[in-house]
Amino acid sequence: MIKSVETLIVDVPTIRPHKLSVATMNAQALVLVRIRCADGVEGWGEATTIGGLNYGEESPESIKTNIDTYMAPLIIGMKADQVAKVMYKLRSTIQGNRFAKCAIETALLDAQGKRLGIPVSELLGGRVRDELPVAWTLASGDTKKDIAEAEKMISLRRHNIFKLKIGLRSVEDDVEHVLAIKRALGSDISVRVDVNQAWSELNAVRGIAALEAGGIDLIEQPVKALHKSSMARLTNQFAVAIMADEALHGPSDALELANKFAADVFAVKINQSGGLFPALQVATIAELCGISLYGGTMLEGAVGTAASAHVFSTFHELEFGTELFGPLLLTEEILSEPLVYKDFSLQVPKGPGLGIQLDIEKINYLKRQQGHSDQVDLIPA
Ligand code: MUC
Ligand code: MG
Repeated sequence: MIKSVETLIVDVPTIRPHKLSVATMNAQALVLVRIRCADGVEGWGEATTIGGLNYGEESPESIKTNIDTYMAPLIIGMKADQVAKVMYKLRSTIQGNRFAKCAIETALLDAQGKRLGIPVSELLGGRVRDELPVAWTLASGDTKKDIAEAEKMISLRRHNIFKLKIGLRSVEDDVEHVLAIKRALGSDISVRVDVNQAWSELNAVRGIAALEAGGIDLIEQPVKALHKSSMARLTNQFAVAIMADEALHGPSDALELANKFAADVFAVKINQSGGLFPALQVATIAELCGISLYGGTMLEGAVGTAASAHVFSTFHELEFGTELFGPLLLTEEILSEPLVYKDFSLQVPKGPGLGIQLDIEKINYLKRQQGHSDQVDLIPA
């Protein structure tokens, strides 16, 4: 039986400012959910977003309030080992709130995996890989600093795929920045861009043509999420892969994008999809329609990253790898044993449930006490 559902916001500074077209992050507000069950088992989930309300329509504070006020009372007392039934109740009663639902589903699956002594990946159909290639995002805003950061990552054998955040400057300045990095890193290193919806279609046509000619491998969400017809025209016009990210809020969007031929690649995100099972549905639609897969992140900490890794480990095809580097962007470790990154990959945890152990003392120390933390930078970039 589900005994309690606890939510906490944990503010952790980033290792450097992370500049996106929609916000500059100096800290990340992790929203953690802890579900305690009557059989003594507990599970953890995470519902982290980016930049307060700058990126998505759920903020850390709204996620916490909505779980505490509406979701927890609905599921407390239900059988904890009937994960599908609990999630059906939540999904059929509560509108929207994909991130909050994802955190609860994660916590229930973590508990169920621990109860049965198997990893979450096996509750999702079974893993086909134990390690996932992991890209790193260069987002300092400075070309020289980005090149130095990339070279360090390559020499540490941590990352050999780089995603660059662009869209804040003019198309010409952004293209110059990206191609300078591509030239410095060479042809063996994959360089991609994420525009985070910043371009008009006309700017996108100019920008993508130059980036494609310069050897860039992937163009993520060049135009507004709502402009699916623009995405379709760009996908049709260019050979370079176009990826849907913000346009992809779960299985219904996946179906619409596939029907409109509006993406070559889907960035699958468990929180954006509304949970682990909806993320699997997104992947299934991609597979059935010949769309390639990429394992995305909302820059979650260790809990959401581990949960995402379990999901992505079940994908048969993962042509563009993943970007599960969230914990590496943070200055504080919240696990007693950190996730293992080596040989350009993240090792998918093998223990029961999510296969991770939270450092409760550290979490209590970092936990937001009340109101809004001044550590969180909500100022649009
Ligand atoms: C996004 O839009 O993809 C993922 C990596 C990163 O640096 O930002 C996120 C969000
Ligand atoms: Mg993106």
